[in-house]
Amino acid sequence: MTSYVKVIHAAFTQEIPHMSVDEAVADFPAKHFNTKPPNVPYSFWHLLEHIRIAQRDLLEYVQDPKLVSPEWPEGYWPAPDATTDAAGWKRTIAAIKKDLKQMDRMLADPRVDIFAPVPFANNKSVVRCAFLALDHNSYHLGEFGILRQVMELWPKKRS
Ligand code: NI
Repeated sequence: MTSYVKVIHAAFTQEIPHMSVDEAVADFPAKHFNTKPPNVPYSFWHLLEHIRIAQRDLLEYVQDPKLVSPEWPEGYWPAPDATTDAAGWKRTIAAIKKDLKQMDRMLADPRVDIFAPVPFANNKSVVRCAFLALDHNSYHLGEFGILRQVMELWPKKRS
């Protein structure tokens, strides 16, 4: 691995300054999956789905010339009244983690020039889309954590 690939790999796997997906959702109470915090138009699960949809879109954007991206912004969120259950909650989290791994693999793939402009992706590079996804994830996972705090949904023993 060349040095810049190592740096990028670390950003994807060590998540140094931020909460990981697993940390953000740890011990989240099932009865609040569909709760919308005060003055927030989306639920906790909507927020996770938004992360999943945006990340998936960015991943496909640089790989699939035939991709038709959803309408912005509605297509990047579940319907306002959509709800989930325990299985759906798990599915969303598993998909976020799976796509993150796929992105990491693509970044380390010696056959992919991660800095090259991708013509069908408006000349954006793989590395740019990957970091856009990481940045977007961090932003919303931070929001998720703060909303948990506001709603007192962290375990009492958490320091
Ligand atoms: Ni967003």
